[in-house]
Amino acid sequence: MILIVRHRTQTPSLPGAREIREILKILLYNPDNGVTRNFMPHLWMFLLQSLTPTGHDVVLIDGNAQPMDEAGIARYVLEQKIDLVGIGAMTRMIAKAYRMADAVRAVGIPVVMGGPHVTEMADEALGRDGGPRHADAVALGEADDTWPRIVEDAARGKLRDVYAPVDAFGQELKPSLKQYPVIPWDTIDLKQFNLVPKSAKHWLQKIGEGWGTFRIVPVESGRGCPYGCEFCTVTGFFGDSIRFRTNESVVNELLLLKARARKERGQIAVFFIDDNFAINIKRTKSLLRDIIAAGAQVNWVAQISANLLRDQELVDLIAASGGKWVFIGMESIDPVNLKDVNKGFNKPEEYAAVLQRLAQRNVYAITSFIFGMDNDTVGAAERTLEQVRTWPPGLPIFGLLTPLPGTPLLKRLADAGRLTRPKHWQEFIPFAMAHTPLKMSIAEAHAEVKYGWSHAYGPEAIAQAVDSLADQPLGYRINIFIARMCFRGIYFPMLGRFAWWKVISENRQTIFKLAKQGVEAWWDSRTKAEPAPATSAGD
Ligand code: B12
Ligand code: SF4
Repeated sequence: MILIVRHRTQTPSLPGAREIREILKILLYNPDNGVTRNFMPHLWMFLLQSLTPTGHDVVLIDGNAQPMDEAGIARYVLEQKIDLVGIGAMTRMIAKAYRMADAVRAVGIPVVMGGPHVTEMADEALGRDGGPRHADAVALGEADDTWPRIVEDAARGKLRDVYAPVDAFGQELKPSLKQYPVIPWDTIDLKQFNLVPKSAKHWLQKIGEGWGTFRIVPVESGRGCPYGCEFCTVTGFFGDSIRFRTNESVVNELLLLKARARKERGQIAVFFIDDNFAINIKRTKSLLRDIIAAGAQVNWVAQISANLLRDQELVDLIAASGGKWVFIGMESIDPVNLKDVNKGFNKPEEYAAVLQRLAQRNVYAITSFIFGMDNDTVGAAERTLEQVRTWPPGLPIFGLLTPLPGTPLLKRLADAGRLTRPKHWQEFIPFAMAHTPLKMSIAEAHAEVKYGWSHAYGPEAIAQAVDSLADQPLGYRINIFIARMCFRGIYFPMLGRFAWWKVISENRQTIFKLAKQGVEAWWDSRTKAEPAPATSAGD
């Protein structure tokens, strides 16, 4: 094993310690999802970077923004003299994560893995289940408190296999979030996360307040969700005790982001990644009021369950504080399905009213649906789309019921012998079932998802969504058009230039229409701004 020793220093975090440690150069890496470029970086990297004991050097690579293969990462870690690699991944990226970890370990550099998948499948990552070992160490659960320890152990060359967030008595410890670190958004290198193409940056900087950069940044205001939906890992992972950052800490983070965008003549939007941003309505309202009072409004997106959006005042505050899109896990329009997956608190009969309430305040919804549930039959996608077409325009997304490690769903299906690919993540296939639904075949479930995406994101559906906002300012129509183009990429691979040209060509009529309206609006604003010609007294 190659050990790269560079600098040596006293350990500052251990008062009085005489131990010698290395100063590490650490790479935090998140694998690409293999389908599309992510619109947003992953928060864990920035958080762990901020929690790294001082003195160490941390670099971040998000594979979605900087694609890399196994040979590429091996070369990179050697060239950059990286001493420790931290890899985080969801289940769907875990096979790639393991391959990248193997490549790093093969050149003698230790790998620590963390995140929701390895928390549930630590033995798999450590090669204790009969398979190959991929990680030198695994961080279980929330690593806010264990990460500094991991780094110090690695610096002393004494990495342990497993790091669990527990107290001296073995009781699980959850970070309270009251002492949340300041993520230095004003200085972090965010070049890889700019969504504005390099070629357009220069002239876009000059438009209005500036569009030279556009970034969607993840911010968390709290963790935990008590609802325990059967397919979801969140209640198991973050627990049912909900913890919040202070309003002040969130507001300061928004102000920092806003200042950065202003400085570089760009735009910033925030994704509040809390699983249920309004889980405690009173606290959410107080946060939104503080955001407004501090002038910290940025355009934001958040996940909020439909039942919490009954509150008019909350919806008013969402709009006033910069909320533009709300992600709603509708899952199904069938109450039987919802009850089956322990999500009976979703009431399909109120979906339309919830969406209208949002749209009246110019807030639109990303509505997420799952097919392949036990009460689904052929035609589920069209039945869902029939409803969607009657709602204000939004961004419907469609997935398949997937038994993820650590979920009650996985256990139920395994106990019933219904899993067809028990370790589906080891050979990840996008949009593929791992069990047979009760009332249709796997192939039929796949066809439902395809139908949903093709019909919600075909040129006609996109044109209809744009036209339905005809009474709104042009910006809203452009916004929904661009958002639909991007969301289309969740299902239809959009990685190459050719894929983009094809979709632009398919939607050329809508593009021409929007361009024409843009020119007309520009011309109107110019002619209205010009002073009326002077008339002679005799006229
Ligand atoms: C934001 C988000 C997304 C974003 C993308 C991710 C991004 N760019 O941030 C979007 C909206 C695109 C998304 C999509 C999906 N998501 Co998502 N997403 C989340 C969400 C809400 C927040 C993630 C986050 O930042 N959390 C906060 C950070 C601080 O927590 P964390 O990432 O877990 O990190 C902590 C620890 O895990 C650990 N850690 C993490 N990585 C590492 C690495 C090392 C080295 C170490 C030491 C520690 C460590 O330390 C961190 C601090 O404590 C989570 C739920 C949640 N609350 O986490 C779901 C979640 C991650 N998503 C999930 C899923 C299933 C999906 C989808 C597959 C859904 C679907 N059916 O389409 C898609 C696929 C994405 C894709 N194509 O790439 C699951 C993953 C479960 C699993 N076992 O993989 C989660 C947990 C939600 C759930 N319902 O169960 N998602
Ligand atoms: S409401 Fe959302 S985050 Fe909470 S358990 Fe259900 S799916 Fe998971």
